[in-house]
Amino acid sequence: MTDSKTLYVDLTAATMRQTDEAYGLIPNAAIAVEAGRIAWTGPLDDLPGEYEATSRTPLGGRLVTPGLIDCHTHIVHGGDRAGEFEMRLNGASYEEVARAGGGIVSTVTATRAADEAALIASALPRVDTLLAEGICTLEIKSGYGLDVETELRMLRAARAIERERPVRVRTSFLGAHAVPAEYAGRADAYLDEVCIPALRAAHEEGLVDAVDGFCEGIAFSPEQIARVFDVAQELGLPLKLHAEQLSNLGGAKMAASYGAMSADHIEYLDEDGVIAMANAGTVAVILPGAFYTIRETQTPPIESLRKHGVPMALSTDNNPGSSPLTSLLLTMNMACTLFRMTPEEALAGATRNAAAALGLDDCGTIAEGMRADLAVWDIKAPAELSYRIGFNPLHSRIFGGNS
Ligand code: DI6
Ligand code: FE
Repeated sequence: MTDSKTLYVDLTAATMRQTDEAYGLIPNAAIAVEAGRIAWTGPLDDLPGEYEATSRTPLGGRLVTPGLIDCHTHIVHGGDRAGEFEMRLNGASYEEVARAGGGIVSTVTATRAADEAALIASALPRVDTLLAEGICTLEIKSGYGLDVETELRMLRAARAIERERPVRVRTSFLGAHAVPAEYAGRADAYLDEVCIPALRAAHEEGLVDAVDGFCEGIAFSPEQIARVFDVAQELGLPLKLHAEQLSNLGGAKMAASYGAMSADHIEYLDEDGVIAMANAGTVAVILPGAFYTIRETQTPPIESLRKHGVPMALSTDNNPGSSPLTSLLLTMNMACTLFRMTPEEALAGATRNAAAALGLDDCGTIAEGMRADLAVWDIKAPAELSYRIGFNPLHSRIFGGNS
């Protein structure tokens, strides 16, 4: 239903604005939506006279939050890795899995073999699972092509998701995700001959909203990532980085020195890196799905991030290897149980701070001027979103004012 002007009433709003109330909560709230934007919100008792005559949509006392934002996904990819998951649990060694064509290489092979329509078709059921949980904005990375043609195809498929479904997509170019087999031992040549030309071509085609990289011993060094970041800056593109997931290479600090929007994973981040992120306004993107799947034991430095005021976002990191997770609600539960984040931090991580991790200032809170991206829940208290495990209380999703 499209309505250019609507007044939502009979609801509690967890606005996620930073007010004196936890969750920016407003009981008995009203939200006026006009032309896809929030025109006014506040206690119904304070409704300005100009909205008195607006047609009302009562929401039965339900809880309304900002539409959720999944700010770090690899949801467009070919194939899956269920076979190797099973092999490993039946006792196969890492080498045996690799010899059977497993690991990230298998996803690269499957992604190269898939045309754009196949990439879109395989991603849509995963996307739909997220939309059913109230996601309104979705970040999608490239990084399983590792050749110019397939990196561009992944990004075109990511953009197409926005035309196939009512969701906003932000793309990140992740050419520096892994060194493909044909460049084994020649990471710098891969960057010069494939990654950087692919980035320039993708940007030329308008396919890139941000540039990401994987800074790790098994991927690229901070110096190599810096070469990609220099090109991104020349093109005027904002930055993000997979950093400190398996070891501390100082990637987050390097990303902060470039003014990156976010550093993601960061289990091995030290306080020096936290302070660098705080000073640069770099958001910490916490990814409990990958931590859980690889059975990591080093938890991200939540207490230090809190102490230094680094905003924390949460995301599924949906990918076929280290995080085959398509639930942001379960992600929130994991962040609370595994990392001792509070339910309020978890919801901020899936809304306000996720918007910041994507450089978006028009979503993530319920406030005047924001996009009317809202999630309506059959619950009383916002903590229920993090508390339940495998339960989806979404009643409805409002995207750009349309329900
Ligand atoms: N970090 C991860 O955990 C994934 N990528 C990344 O940069 C792993 C991707 C995969 O195994 O397919
Ligand atoms: Fe990732």
